[in-house]
Amino acid sequence: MGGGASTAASTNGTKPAPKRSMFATKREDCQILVVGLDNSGKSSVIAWLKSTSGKGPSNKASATASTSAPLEVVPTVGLQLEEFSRGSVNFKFIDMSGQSRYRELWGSYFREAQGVLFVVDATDRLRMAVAKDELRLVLNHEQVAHRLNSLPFAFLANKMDLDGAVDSIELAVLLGVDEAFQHPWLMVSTCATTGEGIEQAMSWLTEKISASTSCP
Ligand code: G3D
Ligand code: MG
Repeated sequence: MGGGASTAASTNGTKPAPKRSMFATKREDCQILVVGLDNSGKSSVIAWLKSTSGKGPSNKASATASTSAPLEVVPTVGLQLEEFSRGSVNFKFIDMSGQSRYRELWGSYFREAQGVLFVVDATDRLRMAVAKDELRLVLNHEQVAHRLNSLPFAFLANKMDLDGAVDSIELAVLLGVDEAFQHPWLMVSTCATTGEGIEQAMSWLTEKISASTSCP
């Protein structure tokens, strides 16, 4: 059985979040990149978020119905865009393909991004090194490398429900994410089929983004 929900996080940026998030008063747009190897669970995470938009704790104060709908689907270039509201935020999720032939398309999406969800199949120990390489590529991207404090990363140790899943602490070690990691980060064990852990990751990411100067 995979480990229970667990969390590891950066120690930088520990100052308390402002009492009133900018998201609390005004509907805002927020662009999140969803990155990870094929089969890690990216589409499942987005599907869960979409299915729970308009519900759940973050939406209690909102009387607005979900505007859940695919914004644009571009399968031929390996990217999928989904836009829907959660609480007071209009999220645009960009499901990035890990396939190398699409990497030249990363530029504009990375430039506009306000946060990254990095999804890892926590049971796929054989491909952890590949996931680590993928992370390095993202971190070295010119649109990411200069945004060290303003682009938060939420790592999902996904498929925690399956036997052999590494927990979030072990995943941090395997990916080489530690105190030296220069973006705000959080590592959460998740199960995209039940949604466990995803709300926690999104709450953290939203809080970091709302406190960041990269917000529009
Ligand atoms: P991707 O978009 O990153 O390529 P998907 O990954 O979201 O398509 O997920 C790949 C497979 O993993 C899917 O199974 C999906 O149901 C499964 N999956 C995703 N997240 C979890 C999880 O947390 N737990 C379990 N048990 N399975 C998960 P299929 O069979 O459709 O290929
Ligand atoms: Mg997918």
